[in-house]
Amino acid sequence: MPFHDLRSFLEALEAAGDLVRIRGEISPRHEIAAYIRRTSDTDGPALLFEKVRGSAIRVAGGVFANRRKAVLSLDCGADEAVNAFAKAMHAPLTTRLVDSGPCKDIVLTGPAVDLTHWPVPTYCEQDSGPFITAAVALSKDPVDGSKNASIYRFEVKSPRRLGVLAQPPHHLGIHIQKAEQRNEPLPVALAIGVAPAVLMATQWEAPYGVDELGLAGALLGRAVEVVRCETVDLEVPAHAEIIIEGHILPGVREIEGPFGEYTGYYTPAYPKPVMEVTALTHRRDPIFQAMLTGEPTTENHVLKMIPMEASCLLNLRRRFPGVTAVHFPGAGGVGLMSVIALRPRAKNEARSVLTTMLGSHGNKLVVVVDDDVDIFDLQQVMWAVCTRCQPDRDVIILPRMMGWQLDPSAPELGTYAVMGIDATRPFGEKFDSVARVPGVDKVPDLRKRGA
Ligand SMILES: Cc1cc2nc3c(=O)[nH]c(=O)nc-3n(C[C@H](O)[C@H](O)[C@H](O)COP(=O)(O)O)c2cc1C
Ligand SMILES: [Mn+2]
Repeated sequence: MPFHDLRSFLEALEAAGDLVRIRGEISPRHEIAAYIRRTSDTDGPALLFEKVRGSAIRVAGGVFANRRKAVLSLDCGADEAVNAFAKAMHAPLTTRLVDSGPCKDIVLTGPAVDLTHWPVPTYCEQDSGPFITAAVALSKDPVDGSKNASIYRFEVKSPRRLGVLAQPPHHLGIHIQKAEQRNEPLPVALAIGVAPAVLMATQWEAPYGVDELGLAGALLGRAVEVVRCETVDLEVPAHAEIIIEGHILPGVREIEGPFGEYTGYYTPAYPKPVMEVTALTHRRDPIFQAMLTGEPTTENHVLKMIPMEASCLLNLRRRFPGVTAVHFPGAGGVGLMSVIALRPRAKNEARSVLTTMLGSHGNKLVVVVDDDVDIFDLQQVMWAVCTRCQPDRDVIILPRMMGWQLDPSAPELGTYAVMGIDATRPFGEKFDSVARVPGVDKVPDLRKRGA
């Protein structure tokens, strides 16, 4: 069974030798981030910081530092994770409202809330301050009441004031825009320290109006239990470690940023919406979750991989049943690049897959390979590019496409050229065989002593 809260997942990681407790005093300013950076770069363990300077609250970090942990959190094999996700997308389970839950152990309202006493990390060198990066923001469409759940960064500006980056077409951005058109504050609740399936479900590219918590329920095999908030008309996951309630104020903008983003570069400071906090509720002895963003690959990237691959696989398979797997590698920030494995059934099918992809997910680079190539190994992917592709014949470049906002090389915000590489063998033509050594799978693991 996948884990229904953060704590049970941390326990499982510890039991698997994949969590280390940091007992010495650690500063939330850059030091927590440095530890997470190190563990992300070395395929290391998740971290539990037990003594953070200036706060009595523990911090978990690097919980998704690599894909292995994301797969473990879904309690399935590495090969099954994308399919488990794809299956869940077809069978969402509506949330179940319960009277109370652990996130209500302690209830603080109004001036009793002071976020500057919480161990919120400052991550990269030029970041403008501490950022809450692992919060699931819950909100409703102010007109039709449909729900949304997704991760957005929130900068802590003062005890009860947060800055937020959320623009349309992202759904929280649409909610903010609609509330502003009515000159109303938008109620928002942030859930920090939630079940891994909830975090991952938020990264599904769900259509507007679909509650991502329903997908989380399908992944968990049971509906996510939610409780009513204290000061806003919203429901939040009952097993969250921490809930922050408040409103995004209509028409108010204050400088937020810079912040080191998932492309590996800073996004500049400019005026953004502001959330005024009205309440904070939490578990007894809560665990704050930190999440590093920045140069790939970080937990920000890892969290997005499986849901984005599942979304894309479902889309492609409708037209191209020969697509066997999709990967969004960290190298592309999990958005700017994809690799597709295809068992082609017709001449030029790979080119059709390429153009479909280039127009639909904001990818700047798409590579299609035959299904004998391991698309999770970029060395193999580049081997296929170097040996199966002729650039004058197999590369497609499309100028001026609609893309993601954050590509630092884009000539114009949200617009860039895109490139597709067909690295499949020419369909139906004779091609040299791959030179393989027989019996390699029968040799024991030579890294283990005494093998
Ligand atoms: C750790 C993390 C932080 C993120 N921060 C932001 C952010 O600050 N602003 C934003 O627009 N998207 C952010 N995203 C991406 C959104 O969560 C993602 O695009 C999501 O699918 C948007 O969902 P929605 O349109 O349903 O709200 C973040 C993703 C992750 C994994
Ligand atoms: Mn949504």
